[in-house]
Amino acid sequence: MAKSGKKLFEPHLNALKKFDSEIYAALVAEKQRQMEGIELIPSENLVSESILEAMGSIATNKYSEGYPGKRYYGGNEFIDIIENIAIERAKKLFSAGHVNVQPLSGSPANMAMYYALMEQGETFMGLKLTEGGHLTHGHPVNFSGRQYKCVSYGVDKSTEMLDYDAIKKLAVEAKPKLILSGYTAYPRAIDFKAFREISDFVGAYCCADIAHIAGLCAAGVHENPVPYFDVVTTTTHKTLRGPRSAIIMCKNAFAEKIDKAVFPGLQGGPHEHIIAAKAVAFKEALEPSFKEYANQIVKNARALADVLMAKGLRLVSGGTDNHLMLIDVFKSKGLTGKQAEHSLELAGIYCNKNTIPFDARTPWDPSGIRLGTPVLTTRGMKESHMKEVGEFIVKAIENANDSAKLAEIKASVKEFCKDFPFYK
Ligand code: DSN
Repeated sequence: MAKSGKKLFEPHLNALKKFDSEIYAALVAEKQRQMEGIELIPSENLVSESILEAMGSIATNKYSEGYPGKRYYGGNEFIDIIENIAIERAKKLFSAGHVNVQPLSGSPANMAMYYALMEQGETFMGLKLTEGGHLTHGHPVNFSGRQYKCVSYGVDKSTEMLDYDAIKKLAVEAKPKLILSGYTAYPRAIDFKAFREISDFVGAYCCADIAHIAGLCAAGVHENPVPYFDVVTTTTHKTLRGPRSAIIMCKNAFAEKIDKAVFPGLQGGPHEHIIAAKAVAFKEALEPSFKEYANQIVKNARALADVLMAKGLRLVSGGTDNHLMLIDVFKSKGLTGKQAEHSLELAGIYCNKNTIPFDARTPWDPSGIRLGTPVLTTRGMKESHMKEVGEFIVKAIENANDSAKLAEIKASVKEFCKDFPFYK
């Protein structure tokens, strides 16, 4: 991936600098924060300059409601080329029968999937938010839990991992129309074949939201459910390392339902500048180097997990198989997730507070934090660097109330990050 940020940032931000110095200054400061800190939020990544250029392109000027060849506006000759390329690349990347590249983000993608496959009030199953699921997987405060009846499954209390027999038993009782797998805070490999088997057993649609692990699935580092699941959604900005957006993949049999659900069911004009950027991201992910990248994400996560566990931190489920891990900071160090997130931020290390399975605390101030390695891997870090990253984390947690010490760590983090420049 090209790393000469100069070409992009200078001409691109020059007009902004002259016209809107406040937004310019905030963007420059944000770029500096991204470059000088250790970014461990597992749902974030750094996009290439090619992707940034596509996102900032004149494709944003165009209305193109409809689909390639069938638009409600004229002048879509070149937009059709862009959208068709994005579709073809995504199909190849995930071995998908059909792909809709128009969803604006993960939540609308999930909404369109449900809208295509269920009537209001019908039952589906998803993992509880507090045990690794997502708001759109049936939480009562979200449309998914309000418009449909969600029977949530959980993880096993002793292993903190999915128990497929228990999920099957629940599915037999609940008779869901749809079973959703794929999670936002589950550090272990998902047995997608087991979900297919359970869905077939109870006659449910077999669906997944692979937002977190999409890059790993595309690279063959995690089982890819797309070829044999009914419908699979994913965001494009996490391990897949594309622009902030989403796609829906499905078997050809569901193509019409999914396309109608996205437009005109839910959305208006697609964001073609972002679709262009998604096409670029898929091209990057089809390159052999992306397999190495995805492999390295997982190796780095394992290395970081080992360092943290060796230093006395309890990891939910005892480790990780993917790009993320959940640390029980409350049990390990007597700190709440909120305190840990704040102290780490003061040390230039970014993560997010997160519930852990069977958390006795609240989501606003839970027992855990969630860490992941996609960004550090994009910056070129390897297993050996995870030792240093782990040491910074533990030092910050152990000095959570010492602001001078945290400032000292932040200075060391900044020095450490200089070896891994990305946007110049
Ligand atoms: N908000 C995302 C995450 O951080 O996992 C999920 O959509």
